[in-house]
Amino acid sequence: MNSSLNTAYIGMGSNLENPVKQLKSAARHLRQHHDIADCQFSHLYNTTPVGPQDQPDYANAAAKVTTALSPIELLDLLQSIENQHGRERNIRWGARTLDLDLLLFNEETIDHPRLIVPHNQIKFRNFVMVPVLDLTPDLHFPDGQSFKEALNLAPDNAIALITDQSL
Ligand code: A4P
Ligand code: MG
Repeated sequence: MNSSLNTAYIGMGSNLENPVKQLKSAARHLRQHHDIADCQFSHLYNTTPVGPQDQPDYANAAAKVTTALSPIELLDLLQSIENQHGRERNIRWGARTLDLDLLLFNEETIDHPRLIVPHNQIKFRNFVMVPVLDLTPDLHFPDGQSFKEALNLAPDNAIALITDQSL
């Protein structure tokens, strides 16, 4: 842990065992965690799966957190929250109860055996960028590209706002 506060964006996804409930529970874990100083959440979205198509639709959202944790410590926290939600790792891009990806950490570029930041799929995924833009409409990647521009170039995967629930 270092003493200065960092800003991180987290992608949240679920498509098993009541996905919206899974994301609400994950949001509660983040809000209550003593190492998370502040957190804000995007709207919730219903999205069709990217990757194997024989899996249910996803609920997706994003979080912006302020933390003194290092990137690896934050990844450890996200994986422990995933594990507490019965996450099993078997099929790449397959169905999951909870997926928490570390999208951005300050403006850092990280290439570590356990952690690539920015997450290497962000620019291909509107279900990641649309919620992040709820939180910070003028956000840029460390390479200088704006999220809005990257979203315009991304594949057009079906995404619908969930209007009657929030995190
Ligand atoms: N890892 C490296 N960088 C990161 C990072 N920035 N954040 C490592 C999180 N983890 C990172 O991840 C595998 C390993 O990646 C971790 O052990 C970590 O050390 P995982 O979560 O165990 O495996 P995974 O999720 O099956 O693989 P992957 O590639 O992370 O899948 P994605 O990219 O998360 O895709 N369709 C819709 N509509 N909505 C979705 O949310 N999600 C996926 C999963 C596929 N299709 C989807 C959705
Ligand atoms: Mg993941």
